[in-house]
Amino acid sequence: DGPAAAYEPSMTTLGQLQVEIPGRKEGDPVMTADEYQKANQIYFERCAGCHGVLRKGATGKPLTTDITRENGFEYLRDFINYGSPAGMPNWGTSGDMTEEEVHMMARYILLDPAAPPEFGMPEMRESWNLIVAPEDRPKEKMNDIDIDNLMSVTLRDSGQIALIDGATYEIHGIIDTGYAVHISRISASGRYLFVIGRDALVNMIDLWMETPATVAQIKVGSEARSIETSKFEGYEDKYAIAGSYWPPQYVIMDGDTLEPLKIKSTRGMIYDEQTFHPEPRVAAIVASHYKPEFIVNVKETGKILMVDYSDIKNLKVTEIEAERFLHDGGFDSSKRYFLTAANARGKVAVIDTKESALTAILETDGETPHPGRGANLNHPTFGPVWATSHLGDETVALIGTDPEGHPDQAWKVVQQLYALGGGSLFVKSHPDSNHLYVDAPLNPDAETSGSIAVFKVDELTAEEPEYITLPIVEWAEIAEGQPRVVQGEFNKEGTEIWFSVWNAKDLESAIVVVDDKTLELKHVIKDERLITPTGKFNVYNTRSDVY
Ligand code: DHE
Repeated sequence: DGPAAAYEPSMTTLGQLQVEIPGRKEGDPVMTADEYQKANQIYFERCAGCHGVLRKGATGKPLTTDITRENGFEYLRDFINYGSPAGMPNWGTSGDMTEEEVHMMARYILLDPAAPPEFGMPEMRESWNLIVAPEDRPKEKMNDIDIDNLMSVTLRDSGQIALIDGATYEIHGIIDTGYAVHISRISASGRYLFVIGRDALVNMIDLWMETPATVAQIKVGSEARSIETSKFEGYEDKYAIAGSYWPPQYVIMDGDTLEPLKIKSTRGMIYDEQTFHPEPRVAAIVASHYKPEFIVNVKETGKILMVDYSDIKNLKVTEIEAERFLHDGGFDSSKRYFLTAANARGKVAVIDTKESALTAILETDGETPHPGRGANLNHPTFGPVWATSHLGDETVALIGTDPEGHPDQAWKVVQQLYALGGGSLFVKSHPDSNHLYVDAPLNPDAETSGSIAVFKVDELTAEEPEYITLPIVEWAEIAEGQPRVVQGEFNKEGTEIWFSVWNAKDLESAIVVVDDKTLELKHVIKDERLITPTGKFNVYNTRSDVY
């Protein structure tokens, strides 16, 4: 009556949905149903983002059983435990997973993945909760918060966001959200804040209320990462759109209520091979400033969809062939061009949002570009450039973005910088700043993942520009754990940049504020409610695409 006997196919959960455990095959490792359920939950929370629900791979390598069984249990266990410099986190040695969990996950990925169910209009409508109807909301702003300088901060492991004042550092409120909120986006007017959890729960928060609170909620699937709102003139605050990883689809919703209006599946053919992909996940979504269009990045099929929201009953979608494994990206400083990283292909695709067409695809000369929204700099030699760092190495690519003023440099890597090390996720600058900030949160070395590299823009003329290291974790005076420093975000004025000091859930975390002119420590925000802070989104910079 050992564990093998205890393993029986039964129902488990993926996010909050019931899925069936696939049957055990000859030679499969032994897992109890309870272990499978736990492992499935951990896989959903920690692994599916990179490797996919069906484990077909994207940012992370494919983990289908033909591959995992070839690698074998010990290899997998060690890989999960120690991570790799190419971006796989060191789940065991960082303390994020216990030894038993590492062991369990290695056995779990030797088994076939569980396929979760679909999520269509009946499920969405069922989950939709209009908490405060538009007519019952305030007619004017009811608080004295400087909304444009508010920071929405993801509290990853507590399933919340914190609203922190960009000037006084006061926490105006903590709001319950979905699991591990991924990003915050703001309506064009600046009134509504939208956040989306990894469990695909969307919260719409009214910042005009005396105490900002959620006025509508909806679940758009079982796994998601992206949300955006309509920004084109005449459509301000009219629509919201959310993209999901599972099921692979996006949904357009009413911008006042989150009522789901139109769901579009992204399943279909890979752009080049034209073979079917069952799980083309929706990655970054941005709203065009030139047209009533959402720009939807579909990861596995390598397509960028220009979704025209001017008539959603007769939806027009322009499908642009780009490159596989599209992940994240942002606008150039003119906001006409959108640059998006096809990370596992080492490329960046450039879309002209005025023409709804592909402008260029270029190699970034580094391993696995990961820009976040990127950073726009005015380079002393090459004019306007957009920067991305890399997950897999220490390089930062500066790409020319000025086809009129600097045609020879446009859409080419004009300079490569060398920052702290591999494991970088985000770069940041501001139109008024002379600095480019580069993090390295996934670097296995604690000192590296606890620091930020800063390049001076006016010194980029040097052959090999040097960086200054900011010891952010040291400044935060956090003794316990191996906190990672992640994602810089500027205040509205562009005078201060905030970094998250992201520690384990049960340990102290912090936000470190740096003076952009002097690069000196300005302030450390600590509060017992700040559990695992990661992404930070300044209302003004986010709604206006300033980065
Ligand atoms: Fe992110 C942006 C997906 C892991 C923090 N992340 C994005 C976007 C996508 C994405 C598609 C772009 C959204 C957009 O612009 O519409 N992220 C994924 C994953 O699939 C991945 C690799 C694995 C996972 O399991 O989710 C992943 N991301 C992380 C983290 O572990 C991070 C560091 C911490 C956290 O909070 O979970 C993290 N991702 C962020 C942040 C942004 C982001 C802060 C927004 C950056 C910005 O400046 O816009």
